[in-house]
Amino acid sequence: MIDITKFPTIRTLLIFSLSLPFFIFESHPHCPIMSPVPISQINTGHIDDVQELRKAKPTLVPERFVRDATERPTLQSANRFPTACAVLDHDSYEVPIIDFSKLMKVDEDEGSWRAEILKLKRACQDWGFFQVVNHGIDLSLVEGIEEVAKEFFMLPLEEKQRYPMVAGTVQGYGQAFVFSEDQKLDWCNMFALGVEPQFIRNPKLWPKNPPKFSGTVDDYSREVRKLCQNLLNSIAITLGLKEGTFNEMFGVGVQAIRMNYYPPCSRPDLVLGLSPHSDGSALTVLQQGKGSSVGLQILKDTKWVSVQPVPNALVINIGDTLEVVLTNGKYKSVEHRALTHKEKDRLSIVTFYAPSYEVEIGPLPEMVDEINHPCTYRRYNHGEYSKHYVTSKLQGKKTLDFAKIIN
Ligand SMILES: O=C(O)CCC(=O)C(=O)O
Repeated sequence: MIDITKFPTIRTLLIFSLSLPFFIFESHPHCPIMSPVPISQINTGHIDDVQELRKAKPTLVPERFVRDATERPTLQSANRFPTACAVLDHDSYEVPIIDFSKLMKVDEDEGSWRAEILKLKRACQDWGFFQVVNHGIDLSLVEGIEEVAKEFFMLPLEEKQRYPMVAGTVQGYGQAFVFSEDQKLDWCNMFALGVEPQFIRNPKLWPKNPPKFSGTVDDYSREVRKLCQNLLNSIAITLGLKEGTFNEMFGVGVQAIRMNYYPPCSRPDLVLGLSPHSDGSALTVLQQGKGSSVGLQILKDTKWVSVQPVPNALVINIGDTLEVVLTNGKYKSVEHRALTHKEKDRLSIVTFYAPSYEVEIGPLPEMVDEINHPCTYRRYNHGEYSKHYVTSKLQGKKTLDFAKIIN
């Protein structure tokens, strides 16, 4: 295994991705797959800042944001009902709710632990998404991160632009995953940071304002990291694996945070807040802002289903790495997207947790049997997938073709 911290050239960060916390590093003889993206060749054209656009011309939706008819959302949901109200013809679909505190109490109450593990297994198998309640993260931190995120997005544009997301990169303030002039844009402003391990941080992008921003991100991320590691232990158990399987394999996991702010949009029927995608992470933890519009939708049985916010719950989804690759497709990495709202804004705070870059991954032998579950994914280096992910636009589950074995 390469200890990446020992190679200063590898450490030089060029790009950081956040639907999966990936970086692309300078080319290095020990790590040839991590060659740099030719940023100079990326021509994104002009990208409007959607908050500024909304302020200046509240009813204008520039053509670049208008989706093709096939991509437009069917709006019967949050936009008809201004508060959290369910949706579409899939009203009855509800993302499973897992009580995390029960997962942590195997010794005290084995019966309810077993029942919760079973629920978790079904959630991973049938949904790829679930909400966790009683997750153990202090309410003051959950509220605190929302507060600093909102304060940041409300700063004047010039202040936010001191931390620019350079074209082709996904760290800083701006819009990620834009690679060409004619690519449609999302109705969203993003601010993203690499958090762990320390060497992936770009200190120039950590804002001084609001003053509590950096400390809150650190405190929150530490707690979310523990949550991810504990959930990975429980998920390993649901697969009949040793509890520590994933955490041992992942090494020092890579963690990133992305804050998404979606201002209201006069034509939510024409735009998307965030394009459909699956996450390249192992696990993603998503906090829906209190009072935000209902905007997260997941693709369930070919229909888009809204995730109704549950007070103080966190939304968890399994990313490509865990569900599709390590479990050989048994658990699903599910496509999701975000919608906008005519009158209300939306804030989401998303943490991506993934294996260390140098780890080689592929379906676990326990998940493969030649007759019923032949191996459908190849082995690859996680850093290699990172590079692939960050150099692709968000496009459903397309990035996973990278790992598929085509017969
Ligand atoms: O805002 C949301 O709920 C969706 C966020 C998301 O999917 C992402 O940041 O990858």
